[in-house]
Amino acid sequence: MTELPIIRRAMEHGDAVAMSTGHGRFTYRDLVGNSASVAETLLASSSGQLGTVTAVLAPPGADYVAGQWGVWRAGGIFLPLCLSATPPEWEYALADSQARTVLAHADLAPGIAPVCQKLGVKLMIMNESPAISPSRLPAIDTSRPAMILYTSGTTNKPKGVVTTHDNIRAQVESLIGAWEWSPADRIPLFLPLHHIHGIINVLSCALWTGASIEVFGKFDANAVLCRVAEGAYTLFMAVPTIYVKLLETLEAPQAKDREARIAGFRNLRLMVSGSAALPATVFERWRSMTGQALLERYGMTEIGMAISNPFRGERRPGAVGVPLPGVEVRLMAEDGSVIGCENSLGEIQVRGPGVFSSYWNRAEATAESFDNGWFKTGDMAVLEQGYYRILGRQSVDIIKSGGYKLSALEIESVLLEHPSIKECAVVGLPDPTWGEAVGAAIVCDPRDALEISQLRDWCRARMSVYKIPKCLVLAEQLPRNAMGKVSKAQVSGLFGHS
Ligand code: MCA
Ligand code: AMP
Repeated sequence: MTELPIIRRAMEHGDAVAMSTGHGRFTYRDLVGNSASVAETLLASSSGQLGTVTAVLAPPGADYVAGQWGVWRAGGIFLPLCLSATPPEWEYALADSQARTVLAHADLAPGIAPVCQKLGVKLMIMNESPAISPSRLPAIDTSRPAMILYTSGTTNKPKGVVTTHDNIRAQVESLIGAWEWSPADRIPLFLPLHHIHGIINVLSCALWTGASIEVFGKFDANAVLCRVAEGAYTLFMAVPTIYVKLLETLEAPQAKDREARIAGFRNLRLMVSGSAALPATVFERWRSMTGQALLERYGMTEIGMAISNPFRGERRPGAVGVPLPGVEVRLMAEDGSVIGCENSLGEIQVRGPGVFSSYWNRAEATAESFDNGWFKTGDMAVLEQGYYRILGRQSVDIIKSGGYKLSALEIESVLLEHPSIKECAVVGLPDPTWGEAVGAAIVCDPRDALEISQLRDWCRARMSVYKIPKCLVLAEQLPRNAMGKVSKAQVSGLFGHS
C-alpha cells in the first residue's frame, strides 16, 4: 500500500506516544489505526477516492488527527473548522469550499447540524461509524490538494488557501531541519487547530518527527505553567499574546510556584514566538526572567514559515531573521524593482515548494497575489545587518489580534447588518497584550439608542469572539479625507491613537 509520507512515518513510530490528552494517551499506532477507520468510513459512501472537501469539527486531540489523516488517506481535502466560529461563519466556510461532508465530534455535532441541514451537507458523527473490514486505501498523489485554511485578506470575506501534500511536506521538513526537531521532543499544544501555527508548526512537525504532544483544550496559563514546572516539555511555541499573559501570571504578586515555573522554562531547548510581531520589550522581559532568548519567526497561511531567527546563532529582538531552508525571499520596492541593498523598505515576496497552490475557486485573486512565481505577502520589511525586520503591512484593513489575522472589512460588513448602524469603520488599535485590539467607530440612526452590551451580544451570534470589537466609539459621522473616503488614520484618532 502506498501511504502518504506522514502516515508512513507514523507507522514507523509505532508504539511511541504521539499525544496525551484529557482522554488518555495515544500511540502513533492508534492514530494510524483510527485514521484508517475514518478513511474507510468516508470511502464506504463514495465511489473511488474522495477528491472533495471534507470539513472536520473536532477538539484538539486524537479525534482531530484521525479526522485529518482519515480525510487525507481517503483522497479528500481537509478543511478544519474553527471551534469558536458562529453558525454564519461555518456556513460561509462550508458553502465557499463546497464541502460535501462534515465530520464532527459527537459533542460539537448539534451546534453545526442546522448549518449542514440548510446547506444539504452530510453530517457524520465521529466514532459512530459501523465497523468496516479493513479495505485497501487508495494511493494518494502528493501533488493533489490536501488542505484548505480560511484566512482573512483585504476582502470582506475570508479566502480558502489550498495547500498540497507536497506543500505541507516542504513546510514541515524546513522547520524540522531548522529547529532540529527530534523524536525526544515533547511539546504542549494549546493553539487553535484551524490555523498554520497549531496545525503545521506544532502538530504536524511533532507527528512527522515522532515526538510527543500534550494537548490542552485551549490555552490556560496556570495549567500550562504547572506542566512546565514539572519539566514536561523540551519545546514551546506560542503567539506573543501568550508570552505576555505568561509574564503577567509569573509576575503577579501572589504567583504560585514562581521559581519552579521559571526553572522549567529555563530548561527548555527552544521557545518560539510568531504569528505577530514580538515586541522587543517582551523579548527582553522574557529573557531576563527565564534566560530564554525567544526565537522569533515569520510566516503566513499562504506560505507556511518563511523567515526565522536561527536555532544556533544570534536571536535578534525585533527582527525575524533569515530565510528558512528551501525558502527564497526578496524585497520589492514600490517602483517594482527588487531591492538589492540593506535598510531599504520593500514588500516581502516569497518563493519555494511550501508556497500554496491557489485560493479556492478564486483564480483572479490567485493570479493577482503572485509576481512571476513570487507570492506577494503585503508585509513590509527591511534587511538590517543580514536579518529581516518587519515594519508593517501594506493594508490598514488587516488587523493582527492575539495572533489572529482579521479583516476590518469583514467585521464592518457584519456590523452593517445591524439595523441601527448606518456606517462604521473598523481599525486595529495598538494594544500591549493583544498586539492590536479591534476598534469600531459606529454611526447610528439618531432615533435608535444603541446599547453597547446589546451590540456585543448581537456580535457574539455572528462572529468569533476574537473578532468582536473591544473598543467602540459612537460618532456622529466618520472622518473623511479630501477624496471623501473614510480616513482610517483619523478613525484611530477617535480612540486616542494616530
Ligand atoms: C479573546 N479576547 C480577545 C481576543 N481573543 N480580546 C481582544 N483580542 C483578541 N484577539 C477576549 C475574549 O473576548 C474574552 O473577553 C477574553 O479575551 C478571554 O477570551 P479567551 O478566548 O478565553 O482568550 P484566551 O483563551 O486567553 O485566548 C488568547 C489566545 C488566543 C490564547 C492568545 O487568542 C489564541 O489562541 N491565539 C492564537 C491564534 C493563532 O493560532 N494564530 C495563528 C494564525 P471576555 O472575558 O470579556 O469575554 S496562523 C499565522 O498567523 C501565521 C501562519 C503564523 O505566522 O503563525
Ligand atoms: P495569517 O494570515 O494568519 O497566516 O497571518 C500571517 C501574517 O501574520 C503575516 O502576513 C504577518 O503580517 C503576520 N506575522 C506572522 N509572523 C509575524 C512576525 N514574527 N512578526 C510580524 N508579523 C508577523
